[in-house]
Amino acid sequence: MLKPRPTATREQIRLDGLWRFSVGDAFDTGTVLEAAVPASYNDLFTDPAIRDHVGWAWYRRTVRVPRGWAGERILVRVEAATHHGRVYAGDTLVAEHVGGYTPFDADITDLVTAGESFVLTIGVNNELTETTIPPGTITVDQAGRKRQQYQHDFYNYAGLHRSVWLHSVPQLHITDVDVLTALDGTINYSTLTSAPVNVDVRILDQDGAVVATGADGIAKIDDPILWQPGAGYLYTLEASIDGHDVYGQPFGVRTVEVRGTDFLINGEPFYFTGFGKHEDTPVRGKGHDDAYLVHDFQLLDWVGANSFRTSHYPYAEEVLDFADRHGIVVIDETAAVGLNLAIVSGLTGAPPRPTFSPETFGDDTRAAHAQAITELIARDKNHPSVVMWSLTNEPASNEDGAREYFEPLVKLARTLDPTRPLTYSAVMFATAANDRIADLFDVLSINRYYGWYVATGDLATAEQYLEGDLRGWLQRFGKPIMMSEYGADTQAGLHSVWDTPWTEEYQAAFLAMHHRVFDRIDGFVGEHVWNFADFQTSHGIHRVDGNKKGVFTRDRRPKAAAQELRRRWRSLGNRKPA
Ligand code: GCB
Repeated sequence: MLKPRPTATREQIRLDGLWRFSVGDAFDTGTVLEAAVPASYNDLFTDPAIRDHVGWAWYRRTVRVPRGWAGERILVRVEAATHHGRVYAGDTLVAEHVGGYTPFDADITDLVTAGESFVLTIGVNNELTETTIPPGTITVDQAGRKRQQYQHDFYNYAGLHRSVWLHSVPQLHITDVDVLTALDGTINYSTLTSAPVNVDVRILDQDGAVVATGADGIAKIDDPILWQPGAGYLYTLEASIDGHDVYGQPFGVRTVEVRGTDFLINGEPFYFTGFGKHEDTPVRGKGHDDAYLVHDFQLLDWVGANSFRTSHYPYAEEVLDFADRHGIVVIDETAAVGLNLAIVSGLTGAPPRPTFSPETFGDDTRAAHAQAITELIARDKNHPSVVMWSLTNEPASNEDGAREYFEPLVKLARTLDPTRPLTYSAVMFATAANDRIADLFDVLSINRYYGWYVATGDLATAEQYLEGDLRGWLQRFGKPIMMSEYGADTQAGLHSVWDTPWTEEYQAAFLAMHHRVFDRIDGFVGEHVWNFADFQTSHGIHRVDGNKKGVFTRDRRPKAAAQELRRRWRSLGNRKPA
């Protein structure tokens, strides 16, 4: 899906700012407030009934269509309506989309007039069920209020989390561009158009100079400047339909490959250092914020991180664009987090239910998951920063039905993108002995909390458990292995001379212990600490105003562990420790 971009034939207006807002079954049934876009609505207001609302919320504003757009196709791009969006022009429902982290368009051409204004309403529903991605359950309490439960450890923020655009495209237009690169500068591309027509292709360098011309889906750049970790050089593929449309798609020349137990970028072994992150800030919730975007990337650079995982959902496109420009490596994850009912029974003591069954996560969940994979790859396939797809976080990959559930999804992802390796992050209960799906994937990404949830406060025991566990995976599967989560909750400002959980010293010692283990294991390709920053979660006795495993606080101040990471990562660069 092409991102709206201003070109000689396309225009766009960002509709961010204050919109009228209400919660309830329809816009007019609730009290009308004003809400910021982009932002989650939950933390904007003091009323708990809004924060904990389960169901529809409504955003409305008047929009004027530029008079110069007569004869063009006119669309509304919603970058993220979490989790289910409906777009109305006046009273007419124009588009509906389920999936809170991927964009969709509403074509309003036939309902609006250039030069005139119309009322744009966007409904957003935050309900998660057993057939949504991520999944959840709705119950109704004795007072008749809907309650949302879910298996994931971050607050179920909702709203218009990213920009909304009014944009125009010509009647005859380019609808998709796909770019594949080789290190010698050969570009294999394909384009789709709204009607059969010839498409001209030129490749421009970063200064706008034409460096190649395409024919029959191939172009060749002589002596290409590679996109590299730490140095994100971008070319633009300019596709045009003579006299009608022109669209510029940025891309980088780079390759990604798994060979033996190595993860190769441009043929060189790459060692991941960095974090699992979240889109999460005070007040804005999951709303995209360019100031935090810039600052977070500054902190990644400061701490020496070369990569991150978009745990646990696709992030705003601005984030990937920034990573492309600055050479930060990304593992791009779907929103399939919480496909694991054992976690629920572990936390609540409720009798375990099978995760994969027609009554729990069955064909309909898998169809939603397939849609999530399809939309992720459609949106992000041309980002050079994205080197791997993560299809899910912590599924019950040890349970009956896991293989049947995942095999078709892996096949789908490989059909949609034959070039990028696939991974998923394995939960603690899924061990090298009982996991049923790891052989379907290319890289073993392991989430473990030895020294935290297991062997709490006992780093010596934790070290033994960790090493045995990781070596077990390597031995059975013989694939590159990385740690996709390891972390300890830490209250900033709490100190101790002993190995006391929750202190800053403990977090630093906990990470140092992991690094000793990683450095002893051949075939180890990376370390992503959980988490970059503290983040908000749902209530519960396991969390004190959110998850505190951040190396930075929620307002991005470093805890002591940041220094431990900085020392290590800045000396490693992109290479495995010798
Ligand atoms: C996990 C999850 C992550 C949680 C983390 C924790 O395994 O993947 O979403 O936040 O553990 O802190 O418990």
